[in-house]
Amino acid sequence: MSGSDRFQSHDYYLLDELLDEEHLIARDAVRSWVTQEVSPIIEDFAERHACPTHLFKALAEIGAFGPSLPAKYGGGGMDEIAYGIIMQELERGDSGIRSMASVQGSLVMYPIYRFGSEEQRLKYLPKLASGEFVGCFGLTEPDQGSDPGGMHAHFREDGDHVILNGSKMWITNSPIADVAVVWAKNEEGVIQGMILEKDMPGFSAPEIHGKWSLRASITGELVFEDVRVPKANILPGVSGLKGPLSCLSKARYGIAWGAIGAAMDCYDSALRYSLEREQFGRPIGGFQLTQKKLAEMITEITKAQLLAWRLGTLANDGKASPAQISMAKRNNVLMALEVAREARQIHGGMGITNEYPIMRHMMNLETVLTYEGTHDIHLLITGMDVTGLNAFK
Ligand code: TGC
Ligand code: FAD
Repeated sequence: MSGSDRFQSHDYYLLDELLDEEHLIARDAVRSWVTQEVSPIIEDFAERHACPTHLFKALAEIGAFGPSLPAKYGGGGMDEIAYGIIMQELERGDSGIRSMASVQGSLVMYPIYRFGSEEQRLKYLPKLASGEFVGCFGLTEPDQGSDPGGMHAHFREDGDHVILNGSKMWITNSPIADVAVVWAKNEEGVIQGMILEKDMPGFSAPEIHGKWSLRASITGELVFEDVRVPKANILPGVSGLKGPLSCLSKARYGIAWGAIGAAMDCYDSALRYSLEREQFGRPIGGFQLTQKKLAEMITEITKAQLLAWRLGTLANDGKASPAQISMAKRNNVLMALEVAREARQIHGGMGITNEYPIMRHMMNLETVLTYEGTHDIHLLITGMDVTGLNAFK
């Protein structure tokens, strides 16, 4: 932001007492990294619609890529709460920065770790973990967004290679990616994952321009024109839609935590502004209508924190269901968007400027509400879980 980052955390229900030493150390390290490295530059990058690619290596150094993946494969070897709280701190800086970490750790390293061969793990994970390689995840297509099971990308066998055709749309980091985890159908129509490298002939990744949201994150397409991919690059450990959806569960979990960070930043800014800004001879924080906004904001943030924390304990025990993750992603992202909108009102006209982080967070959260499953898709997942009736089919 143009002004200095004066963020102060607000822990209304003393949730820090639920965290252990490792969580607090990770949280504080990422928080101060964001204050020093992200806050001073992020408004400028967002305004220029440019991605701060120089942060990739630094994100690797602070352990933002795969915090809960095993250390043997370049992950942080920490638990799911540590992973969540790191995402919270990154998104306090910017949703696009958290996206960098989500995609690299949960959508690229995780499938290679979980579904890859040992050879694939050893070849790709150290370079991804160190930030030497940037990865991207290709599931969405121009005509298949919420319904990825109907994807058109397909491949056929050709000796020890497969020939891949089709395209992917809205792919975070694709124009700068060294490797892409791509999901496509085989000749039997079964979805499989494979690892593409940027130099493979017939493979291109044009950038998508003109986004008013997530402007400090780079987004593109993936285009496959008879790309010859070695069979050795196919992920052997999974087939079917549950492969990519399992990765999404991991990333959606991180977003459930991440969105809280954006909300905390907006609330903190609004609280401070309400105490400093005077109208009618007194701080606007003294007016009941401002207090209603602030009280509701901190109430909703606290509820979201409790939801994320409990989800984290379930995830640590291997018990967090996809539907529970959907509920938290859906609730916490809308909560953050509504907090951003209220914070914008409290800042009055100043709320639309880059002196404050509010509009940037608000615009970012419009994407977060849509990617990794839209708000309504997550509602239908909850609906299916509680009724046993599938509204998709
Ligand atoms: P359905 O028949 O329900 O399921 C197919 C198979 O998948 C299993 N499954 C899951 N497994 C793990 N985790 C989950 N979350 C799972 N959800 C379902 C399911 O049990 C089944 O397994 P099996 O063994 O019986 O085959 O599939 P469907 O075709 O009816 O679709 C269901 C639906 C609509 C919920 C799903 O397709 C969906 O979630 N759609 C939303 C698509 C989406 O989220 N796309 C995100 C793209 S990636 C992205 O946005 C990255 S943003 C990156 C950044 O942060 O910058
Ligand atoms: P659609 O699926 O066309 O949905 C349009 C509307 O219809 C939505 O409101 C939706 O809720 C509604 N709708 C659809 N089906 C139903 C239904 N059954 N019932 C009720 N309503 C329904 N994808 C990747 O694979 N990798 C990435 O890295 C990635 N990064 C992204 C980055 C950005 C900036 C953005 C914007 C998107 C990204 N995505 C990525 C894609 C994202 O996951 C999709 O945009 C999202 O899943 C929705 O798909 P869609 O945009 O095609 O919308």
